[in-house]
Amino acid sequence: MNRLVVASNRVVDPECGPGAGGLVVSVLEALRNREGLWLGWNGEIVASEEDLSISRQNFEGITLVVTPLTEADYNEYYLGFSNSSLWPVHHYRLDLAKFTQESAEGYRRVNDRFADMLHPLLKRTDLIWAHDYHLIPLGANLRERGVNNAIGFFLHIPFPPPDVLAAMPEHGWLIDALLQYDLVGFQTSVDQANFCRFVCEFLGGKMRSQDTLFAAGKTLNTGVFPVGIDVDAFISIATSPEAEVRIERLYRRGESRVNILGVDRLDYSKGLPDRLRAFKRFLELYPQHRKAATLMQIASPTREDVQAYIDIRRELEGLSGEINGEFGDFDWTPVRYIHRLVSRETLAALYRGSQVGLVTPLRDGMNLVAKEYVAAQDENDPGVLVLSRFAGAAEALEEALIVNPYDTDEVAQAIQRAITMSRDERMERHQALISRIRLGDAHSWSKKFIHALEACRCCTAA
Ligand code: ADQ
Repeated sequence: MNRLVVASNRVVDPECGPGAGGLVVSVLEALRNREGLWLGWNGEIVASEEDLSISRQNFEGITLVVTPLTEADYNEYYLGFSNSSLWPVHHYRLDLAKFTQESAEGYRRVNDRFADMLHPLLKRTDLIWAHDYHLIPLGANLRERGVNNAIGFFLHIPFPPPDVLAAMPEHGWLIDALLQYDLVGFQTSVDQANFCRFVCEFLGGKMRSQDTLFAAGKTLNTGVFPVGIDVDAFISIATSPEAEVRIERLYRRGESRVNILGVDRLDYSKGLPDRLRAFKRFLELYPQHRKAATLMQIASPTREDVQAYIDIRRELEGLSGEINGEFGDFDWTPVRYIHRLVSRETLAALYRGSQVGLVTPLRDGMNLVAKEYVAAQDENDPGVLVLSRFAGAAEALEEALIVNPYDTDEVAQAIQRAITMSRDERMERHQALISRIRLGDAHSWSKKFIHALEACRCCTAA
């Protein structure tokens, strides 16, 4: 079996372990099976390039190779090009995207450095798997260094329509870089189609089959690999005796009889202000639920040095204050807004204790919260998932109540429908949803990608 080499912006934290997060668990499992190597940033920042070092660490049989970033790298590669240019463009938000020459150079510099670090560690037969928008050029950088191994890339975030991408100043070389991979994987068929359309319409590429493109003199394989969660691990956290105690503590002693839950990184792509407005509309349309229904919104801090994230936080705090001011009473707080990271155990209890899981991003690659919410439910009395049609998860999770997150009336009506749904219908929907998330869990995700990557080279050799 060939060794697997993974490169991603961050690697698993050896101090905290994998947790139950889908991505880390599945990547870790695939690496363990192949005595793998994982390269990335260790989360530390140093003053200048002279302070950079590479360290190796063994974690559960796999080798972690990590490096810090310099302050300039952090500002230009991470906050700059990755999170202020690529992230907004890929989430269809050209209005929030910022482009500077320095950030593009910082992005190229860090990707070059990662390739320099990785190149001497590679064996001829290694399978190489690069992850996400931070590392788009890594494969091309390795090719420039003479690496002829099978190299795959998986994009965790959406791929925008051709005209949106074309507005981004640096898009040309990024697409050329993607063409250097053997396999490029996407979360949904919409993302895959957007990419293929770009290559065909702007670069004269030709589709050879549904998943195969011919462009720039070479064949590129693409595929749809929806990310999943470790379903059994999540169920076991949600059904443990400790979870029962937690639910009691978090909810039952509370004032609310209907718990509606949102869990997200505090990111503008997650549609939090629209969600709060929809909840407000729900209280206006269905006054019978006043004093009974509470929206608990857990929003973990993220990228707090980027202005757009400072703005969204302010907007959200303003909105929740406004709703509480208008509707709240001495014995009822309509919106409970919690701005912090919470443990997997608490999350699982929150999911299980809520009647409605409100997952309404404006655009999302997949959205693992939707799958975690389903996994955590009591199968005999499950809650209802209200899911944005613009989350990648909606492509498979048909039995959720699918909504347009921009339409506050529609979301308000879906909340009402969820709350009043019969137990039989809830159980039926839940059964279908849990089968779907089992079918596409974290383990099958990494297995399918790696098999497809291996197959690329088998076909070429034949
Ligand atoms: P994210 O944008 O981070 O991931 P998501 O898929 O929802 O979004 O994953 C978030 C993870 O963080 C979940 O496991 C969730 O439980 C956890 N989380 C969120 N808020 C938390 C909080 N307050 N405390 C603790 N944990 C919290 C990116 C893409 C997604 C894609 C994933 C995986 O943007 O579209 O689904 O990668 O590919």
